[in-house]
Amino acid sequence: MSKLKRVLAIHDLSCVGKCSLTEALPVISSAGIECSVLPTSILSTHTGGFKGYTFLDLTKEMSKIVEHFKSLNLDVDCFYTGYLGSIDQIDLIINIIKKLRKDNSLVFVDPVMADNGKMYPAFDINFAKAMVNLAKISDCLVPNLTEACFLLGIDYIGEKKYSLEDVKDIAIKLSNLGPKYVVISGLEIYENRLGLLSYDKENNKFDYIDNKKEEGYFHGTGDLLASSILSCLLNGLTLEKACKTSIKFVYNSVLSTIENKTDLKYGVDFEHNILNFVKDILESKNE
Ligand code: PXL
Repeated sequence: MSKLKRVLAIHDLSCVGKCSLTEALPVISSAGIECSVLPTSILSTHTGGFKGYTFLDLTKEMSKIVEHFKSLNLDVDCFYTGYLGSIDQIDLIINIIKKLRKDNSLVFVDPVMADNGKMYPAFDINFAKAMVNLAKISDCLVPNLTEACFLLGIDYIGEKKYSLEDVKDIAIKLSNLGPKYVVISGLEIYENRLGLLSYDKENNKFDYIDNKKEEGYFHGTGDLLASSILSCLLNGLTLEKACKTSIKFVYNSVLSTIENKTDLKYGVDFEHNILNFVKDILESKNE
């Protein structure tokens, strides 16, 4: 058995409506990796589709939690950031990572803030600017197309037709900020297809993968994809294989959700597919 790796997942805890920590925890643990958490806020539900949700900001508590972590000399193999509540929190997390990171720890950033050309409620252009500073210290950056455009400060290209070359150009510009791996999801380049592009800067390698686009807005799929890619990478899969394995898991979870007629705002039925996801990782490891 190899030494257990530890991820520190820095996301909100949305009590109902699967996303962020309620996906990161089960997915990462099932993939054989310890998932420690640093909750950024507690919400009764996520903010996309529910009305009247509660929000408790944990920024002050986070500083105290991290002081204790420091006294433990905690070994963190991967810092994984997702939905963050404020600009102050982004600044705090950059400091936390700088203080706790070791030479070989991976910084995996999902710059959760927008989708379909629009910012999520409570975020604005200044938040995107602050997120660029976090992207700069990342090793792996996994925005959707909207977030990618906000990070670069360009108009959202998804309003009109765009090509794979356009997205490759965006991936290169994002990698120039710092990360060696960039994965851009939510691509609608080909008719009725939804895909992602991965870019491995060191090997100058692009890979595009897609599936049939299913009708509907599937909440939490971005977070599920990010947690899955991270789990695959920490299991030693290449970026291309990590993306292939993860997109299969997310797509199958979407199909289960449709089949079960689950209310989409509660998140996708990934639990029905998690065992196959783990089997796929194990098979890839043994190849
Ligand atoms: O899935 C991204 C996400 C995470 N956390 C919260 C959200 C959202 C998207 O709406 O509201 C609280």
